[in-house]
Amino acid sequence: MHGDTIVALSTPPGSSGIAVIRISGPDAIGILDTMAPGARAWKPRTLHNRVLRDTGGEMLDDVVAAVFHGPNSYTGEDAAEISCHGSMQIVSAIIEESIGVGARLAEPGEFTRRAYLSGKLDLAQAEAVADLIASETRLQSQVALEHLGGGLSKRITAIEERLRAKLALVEASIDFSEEDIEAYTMADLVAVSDETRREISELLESEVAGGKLRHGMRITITGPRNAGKSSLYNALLGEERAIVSPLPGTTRDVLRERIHIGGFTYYLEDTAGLAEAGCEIESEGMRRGREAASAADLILFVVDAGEGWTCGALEELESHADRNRLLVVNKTDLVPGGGEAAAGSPAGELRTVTVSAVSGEGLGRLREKIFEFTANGEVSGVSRERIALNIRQGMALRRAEEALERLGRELGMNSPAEILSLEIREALDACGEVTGRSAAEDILEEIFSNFCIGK
Ligand SMILES: Nc1nc2c(ncn2[C@@H]2O[C@H](COP(=O)(O)OP(=O)(O)OP(=O)(O)O)[C@@H](O)[C@H]2O)c(=O)[nH]1
Ligand SMILES: [Mg+2]
Repeated sequence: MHGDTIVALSTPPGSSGIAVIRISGPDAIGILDTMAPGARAWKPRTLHNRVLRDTGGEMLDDVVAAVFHGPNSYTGEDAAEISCHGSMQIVSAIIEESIGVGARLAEPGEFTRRAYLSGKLDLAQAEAVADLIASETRLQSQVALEHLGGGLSKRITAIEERLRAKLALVEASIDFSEEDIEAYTMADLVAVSDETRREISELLESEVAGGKLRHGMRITITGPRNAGKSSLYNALLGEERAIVSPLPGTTRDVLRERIHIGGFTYYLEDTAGLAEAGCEIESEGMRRGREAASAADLILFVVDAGEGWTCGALEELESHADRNRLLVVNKTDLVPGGGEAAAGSPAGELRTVTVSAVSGEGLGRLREKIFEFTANGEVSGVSRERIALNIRQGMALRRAEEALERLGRELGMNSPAEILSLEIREALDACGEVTGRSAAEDILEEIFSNFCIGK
């Protein structure tokens, strides 16, 4: 239980059919009772259709509401949920009335933070709530749901239990000052340490995919002027987002939009065409384009199938040799035989896709190639178990892995039980950071402050 009672709108602000307001804390039900007399006596977790009134007796709204008695609520505390008409005027009036009779406006993520502090969720599950809310593709929500259901937590808890059992044996040998840890205990410890390390490194393999899945990947379209970059950008987005024209130098700024391929999110960028700079605006546009490309997870270098390779274009392509690159030969509809000139260019060893941004020919193949290039290696690992670590979880498990590596070395050197116990404790501590058993306050602060208000 936490001292005060919090209130917030849990649905997005703006006009809607219904808006949901949540109240949680020791006075939650009492506060609803002041607006809907009798609420204290309601059967919990049951919907009631009532008129809410303010303290002056004025009608606030006709609503559907329910009360929850802790610990049987999302936060684990007493709570109330009000579904009112989705007008911001009504929402504000109900929230103000709640504050007037003792509630306080909730901080971002405070409901979930309270759920965590009451033991309703562990930290990995609380993070999954944020992932679930942010999910845009089915794969993202499937992974978040697996984590929320305890998929990751169970794996970590099993590792912890195994390590804790061994720690007890090792520490017993210190306490009872036996001359040595018995030989069979030693052999067993080596086996458990190896197995645990294997399991942790298996989990760590999903971290790369987790990063890509949560944060998306950046694809930058670049190449010579007029090659059809903006046309390709629009075709991949499925809308006329960028200006297209037969005049070279049409695009000046970097444009960025989200697309989804195979369950992953991509930030697709269109940039200014590359050429000899004419004016200041053009050179600034190209500078921005090059900067975007130098940070891309994948560069789509677009060339016109009908044009040969100018040496400037080749230099530009080579200046990004450290990036993943796909050569896209565009306007194949204009070139019978499909742009062999460009495909057989000095950049021939690059993977090449021929497309027509105008007819749509080859776009499916391009999407497949993008996916293969950026996510295919990862997706199989993620989709098997639907587990994908985030950066924080990865850091903690790497610390556990390192402690187990040291433990392995100490075991090999027949080190004293005190040292072995230190490493096992370190590994346990690191695992505990994933589920929150041993997470510091600043970690909690960072996680929950990234939530929205009302969750
Ligand atoms: N036939 C044909 N024309 C295309 C194709 N893609 C683009 N174009 C045309 O080529 C011209 C230039 O297209 P844009 O998409 O503006 O080219 P860009 O590379 O963005 O040009 P800049 O922004 O100036 O660098 C326009 O007239 C397009 O209609 C294509 O696949 N086939
Ligand atoms: Mg353009």
